[in-house]
Amino acid sequence: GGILYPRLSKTRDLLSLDGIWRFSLVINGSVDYSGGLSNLPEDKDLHLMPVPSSFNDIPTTTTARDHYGPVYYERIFEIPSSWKGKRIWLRFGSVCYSAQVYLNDEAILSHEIGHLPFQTEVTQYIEDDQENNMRVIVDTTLTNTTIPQGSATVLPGNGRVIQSVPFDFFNYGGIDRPVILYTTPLIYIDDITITTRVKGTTGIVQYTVDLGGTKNKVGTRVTVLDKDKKAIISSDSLNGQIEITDANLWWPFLMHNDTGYLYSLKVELFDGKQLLDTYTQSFGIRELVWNSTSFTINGKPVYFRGFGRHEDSDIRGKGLDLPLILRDHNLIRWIGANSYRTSHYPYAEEIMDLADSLGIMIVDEVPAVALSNFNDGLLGNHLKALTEIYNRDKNRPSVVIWSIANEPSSQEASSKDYFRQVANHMRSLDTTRPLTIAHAQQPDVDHTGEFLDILCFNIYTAWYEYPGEVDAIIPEVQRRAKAWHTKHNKPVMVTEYGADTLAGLHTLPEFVWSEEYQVKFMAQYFDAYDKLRAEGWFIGEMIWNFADFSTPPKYFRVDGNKKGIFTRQRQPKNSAHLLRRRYWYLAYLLDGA
Ligand code: E9O
Repeated sequence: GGILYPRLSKTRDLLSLDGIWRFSLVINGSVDYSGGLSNLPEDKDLHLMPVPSSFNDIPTTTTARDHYGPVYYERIFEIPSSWKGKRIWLRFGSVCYSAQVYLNDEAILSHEIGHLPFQTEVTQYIEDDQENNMRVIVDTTLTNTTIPQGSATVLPGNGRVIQSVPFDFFNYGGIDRPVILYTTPLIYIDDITITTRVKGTTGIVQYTVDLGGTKNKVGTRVTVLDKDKKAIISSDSLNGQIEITDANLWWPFLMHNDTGYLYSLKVELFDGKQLLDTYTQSFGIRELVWNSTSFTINGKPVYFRGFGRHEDSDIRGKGLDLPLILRDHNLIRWIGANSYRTSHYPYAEEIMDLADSLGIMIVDEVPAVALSNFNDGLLGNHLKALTEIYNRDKNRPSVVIWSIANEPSSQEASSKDYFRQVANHMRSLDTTRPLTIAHAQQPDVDHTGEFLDILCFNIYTAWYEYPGEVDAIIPEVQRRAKAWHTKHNKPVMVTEYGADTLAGLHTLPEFVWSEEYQVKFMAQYFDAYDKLRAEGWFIGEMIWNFADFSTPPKYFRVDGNKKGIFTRQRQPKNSAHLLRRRYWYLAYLLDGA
């Protein structure tokens, strides 16, 4: 089935289950699920947890923060009596890493892989005239076959087992995105797929609507609405092609005076004159074309000026927080960026909605970060992650590149066959967007470049390599980019470069970790990028990272990864002002902004 975002409409009702849930860590099987959480003994911390949020930074103990394995959530709810006779659905925006959901003691739903939505129909399990009890067992354990991977380490002494991860962001867990109950009629709109092309000033909109439920004959109407919700054109067919003359195209931020233009497709099902179901899906009209030297949108070459980011903030961890995501997008506009990569996992749908409507181009990444030990179980989960990110994001104009992995061990011979299958799978779902991997390996030892359309690489000259030696930057960045382009004859972009910087630390002359060093370091990279741009196949730069973020304990990390241009509290370092000058200058130079 489809995974449309739940929306209120004339035919659909919606109830948020966000709020404060009962919560407990499960240590050595200490919680008896059958009895629920109402009788737990008093603890240091409240047996309460906000949803959505990561659980780790809410309590006061290291036991809770560093807990891995199962945790237990529970809440009680009633449904309105007006819901009788309708289908009722339960949808989770994301649970990290896996979830087993029980409704009134029945196991109704399970899902693995974080950062992706999942749902099921619950009509038959819901009590309409008494309280319903929902329990979710969330498990944060990562293994050799999960996406991403993790492993267990046994500590000396008490034999306590800790989770090790091959990536440097904190492995937050919990019900970290909204939980929604919603209704549909018995026959309902299950999925909508929209692709667009551009011919001159005409937008060509290809669409398919899938219905669910009883297959009785229904009347159908599909209408394209403009930004002001004015109907432009309609059809009575559930799949087909609509041409829009003088279309308002979807353009990235600063490439046009009206960027992020969104149309919507309103689908209606009728029984005679009676409206059975309606759902409205937004989309943008744009066409992506790429070749060996460029990536174009509506025929115009694009230069990406962006970020790698994280969903990460104080207290809530990776939990969706509306004030935070609006602040972030205001900062993105302030700095003049036109893009970011959802490093290293799909971001919340509410974030993606902002990108769609603001004209921010997204390199949409699956949670396949730092993969190695390629095996069949891993491949199965990886393909599942790709299918799910595609189903969730296929209609988003902001998504312009699929990133099928970050920094895999692509020097391992076994990565070749593995990524051939991964890339083939993604192409079987979508041929309208190019594929990439953000590479850490050198091009000469990599086995995956041939399966990709755009070559992205992460480079840390004068940080991890030759720390402090900013003179090494220009030659190294040029050498690496040229080596990628020469090997595969494809467009090249830098998806990470950055230096850890402690906000407020000043040294003259510049020294690693100071604000002066970050600024000096960036200026060298900018020169390298300008030289590469002149080659004609270098298509973008994304700095690592938008903001400081939390990491696992490491001797080289003080209070997290500090490569942010903004602090974790979203205030600028000196480097943010420099980057702002660069990005607005590029917009002026290349987009005519
Ligand atoms: C992935 C990202 O999640 N890339 C890392 C970032 C970092 O700041 C991390 O936050 O550590 C860098 C990868 C470093 C590879 C460089 C190899 C250098 C060899 C000496």
